[in-house]
Formats: sequence, C-alpha cells, structure tokens
Amino acid sequence: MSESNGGGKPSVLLIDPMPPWTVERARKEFDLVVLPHESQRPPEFLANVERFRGIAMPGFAKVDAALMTQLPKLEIAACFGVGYDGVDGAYARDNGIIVTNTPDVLTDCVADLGLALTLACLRKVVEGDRYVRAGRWRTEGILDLATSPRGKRLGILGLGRIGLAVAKRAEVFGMAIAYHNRDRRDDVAYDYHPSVTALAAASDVLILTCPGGEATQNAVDAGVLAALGEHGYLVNIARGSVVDEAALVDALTAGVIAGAGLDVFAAEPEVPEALFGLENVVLQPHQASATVETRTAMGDLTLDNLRAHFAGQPLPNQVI
Ligand code: 8YV
Repeated sequence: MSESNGGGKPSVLLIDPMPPWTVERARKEFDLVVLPHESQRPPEFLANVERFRGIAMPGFAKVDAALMTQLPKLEIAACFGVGYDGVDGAYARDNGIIVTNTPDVLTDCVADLGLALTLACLRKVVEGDRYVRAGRWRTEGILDLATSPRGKRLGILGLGRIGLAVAKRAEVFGMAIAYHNRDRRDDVAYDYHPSVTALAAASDVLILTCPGGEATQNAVDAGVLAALGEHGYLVNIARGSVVDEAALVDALTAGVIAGAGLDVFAAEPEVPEALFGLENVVLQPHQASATVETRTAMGDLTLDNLRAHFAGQPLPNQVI
C-alpha cells in the first residue's frame, strides 16, 4: 500500500453511486472519491487523479483507454455488476490492470425481472394499469384479451447463469425453452438454434441474457426482428448494445413485432421518445439487479475484490 492517500488507505475512484451504506463502508477502507457522470466532469477533473489505484464502477460505465491513461497507478477496475463491457479489456490486459465483477449474487433478481417483463408483455399488466387509471374500464369496458405464456416458445439468447435461471422460471409458466449460444451446451436438453435469426423465428418471446460488448453488438437487428414476427415479443435484460435500437423502434412502430419489455437501452439514461406512446412496450430504468438485497450483496462483493487486491490476497472474481 505504498501509493495511497487519506491516512494510508488505497485511493479508489467510484463511478456511479453504489448503495449509500456500501459507500459508507467503502469510505472506511479506502480514500474514496466519487467521479461525476461523464457529462458532468469538469475539464480540470483529470488534473488530480494520478493517485488512484482502483476504480469501482458499474460494468457498463465507460472506462476506456483515454481515461485509464490518465490514471498511471491504476491496478484494478472492480465492476459492480456481472457485465464488464464498459472497460477497455485490451487496454486493461496490455497494462496489467485487473478487472473483477460480481456474478451469481444477482442471477435470481435479474432472472425475476426477465420473467416479470415477459409476463407484463404477454398479460398486458402495465397496459391494464394505465387502462384503469385513465378511467377507460368504466367507459370502454374490458381490455383486449391478453396472451397466456403456457405452451408459448421462449428463445433465450445467451444461456449462461442468468439465462438458465430464466429458463427454470419460464418452465414453471409452461413455456417451451430454446436457446442460441456461440456453442451448443451439452448439459441441457433445450433445443439449440445455430443463429439468432433461427432462434427468433422459432420463438414467441425472445429474451436477451447474453453479455454486452463487441461480440454481441447489434446481434438483434432488423432481420432478427422480422424473423420474430408480428406475434413475437422481445425482452431485453442484457445490454442496450445487443439490439439495433433504431431498428427496434421501427419494428415496434410498424407492428413488425408484437411488443417489447426493455430494461436496458443503447444510451442510458436516454430512451427513444418514440417508445413512450406505445401501449405494447414496457420500459424499466435498468433495474434488474436493483433490490436492496442484491445491490447490498453486489456492493459487498465489489469491496471484497478491492480489499483482497490491496491486501495481496487471491481475488474472489477476477475476469481480466
Ligand atoms: C448494473 C448490470 O451493474 O450486472 C450488470 O451487468 O448491468 C447491473 O447489475 C447495476 O445496475 C449497477 O448500475
């Protein structure tokens, strides 16, 4: 701990606040400075950052080479989340910067929201709420009939930990599961499709649970949406970058697909305004892992990773 400030504590930059109780704990262990959101960083901010040895960040925050070169003492980027697509992995690898994440502790909550969005779309939960509040039940009678999940086909793009947890839940609702991964898994009996388009064509609901980043950028494009078809729904609990958002807006507006449940967007917190007036779209503010229980566990794991690193101990969750 030679390079430190704040009474010998290692200096850590925090991007995007973790739960306040986690931040409070972190302040006891680290010389912690909160880095303002990209759009709010004053130009002189980077003048005082040389001492930082760690970054704590949501995995989608942009920690690119331009930022990391300003931090000559950076040793570790500890992501608060399972994804770490915001970090320039090549730069981190080339410069010996460790990257950690917080897997497992969020799997159940993220899968829960995936099912909640699936059911909200099929069963018109949010649309029904708006219908009642607007007084339309009284004046127009019952809402149009919804769709049962039973017997419907759920296509999972990215059958990893979260995808499997989604599959287990969907089975309880009587859905038939299929998936697409880069490689077929030999430990599951679900139908495998060799491409995203083939999976979409065989799905009533296509749910995205794959990692973000270059490999999956715009994996769901206009062609995939056309294959999903006019009775198909898209649910995204992965990353906005996985979907060609302009194509999605066009598909929803033109009725190419039936609807969508979206927790993530290409340029958060910006959401295409064209979606605001669409009854068949359910929108969430990137909150799949956002329960007190899960965010506390994620915060604890983020601090565990930082603490282990600065103590020279094995890291619980090193990904780079
Ligand atoms: C965020 C996530 O980290 O785990 C992920 O990859 O996207 C989320 O859990 C969380 O929303 C913190 O901002």
